[in-house]
Amino acid sequence: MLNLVIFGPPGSGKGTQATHIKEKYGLLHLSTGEMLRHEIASKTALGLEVENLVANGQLVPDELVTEVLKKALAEKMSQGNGFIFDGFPRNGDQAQILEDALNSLNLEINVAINLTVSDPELIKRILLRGETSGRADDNEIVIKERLEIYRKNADKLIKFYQKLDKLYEVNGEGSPQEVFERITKLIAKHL
Ligand code: B4P
Repeated sequence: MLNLVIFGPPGSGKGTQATHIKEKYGLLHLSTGEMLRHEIASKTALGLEVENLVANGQLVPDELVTEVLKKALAEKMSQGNGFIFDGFPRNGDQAQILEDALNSLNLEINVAINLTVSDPELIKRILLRGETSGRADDNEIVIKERLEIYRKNADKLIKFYQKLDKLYEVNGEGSPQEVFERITKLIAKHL
């Protein structure tokens, strides 16, 4: 089993790369952002609770994200060659929650990918995505808020995987294909 975590600032291309990775390695793609947007669109109790937080770029409380993640883990556990976790963990506490949840299933993260992209490039990408996605959180004011929240939390996340000797930084600039090639070279060393 190959279990990967991909993290990085909003707009760094986590979702884009996770989709390619999932296809190439037959992994199950778990995106907490997508799960939350799905809950919001379906107007579930959880969706209604988190709607404003997501629209304003705030993080959703750990207990709620953990709830959607554990539900997905239990449902999909036996379906693929492993998991790619996209957008979770977002802070040190979530990293510990994920580690414990996986360990209880006798699983572990093999590689944690930290995608790095400069702020001006991130803002450009998200504004462009906003033109087509209709996402309520894809505008300049919210992007700056999300970037700030990301920076506040990233340090502990990076340290968590550094300590486990599983952290790999990947340059997220260049075409999606170029970034994907960097990631496949890295994964090849862990297969
Ligand atoms: P996410 O859905 O995770 O969204 P994201 O960080 O904005 O996007 P991502 O990095 O996946 O970028 P993408 O591939 O789309 O989170 C949304 C919200 O959900 C959060 O703000 C928070 O409120 C909540 N949430 C999610 N997880 C949570 C958690 N664990 N705890 C608490 N709250 C949580 O790429 C961006 C754009 O760039 C796309 O348009 C893409 O086409 C383009 N692009 C990608 N790669 C490119 C490249 N190499 N060159 C040029 N453009 C590129």
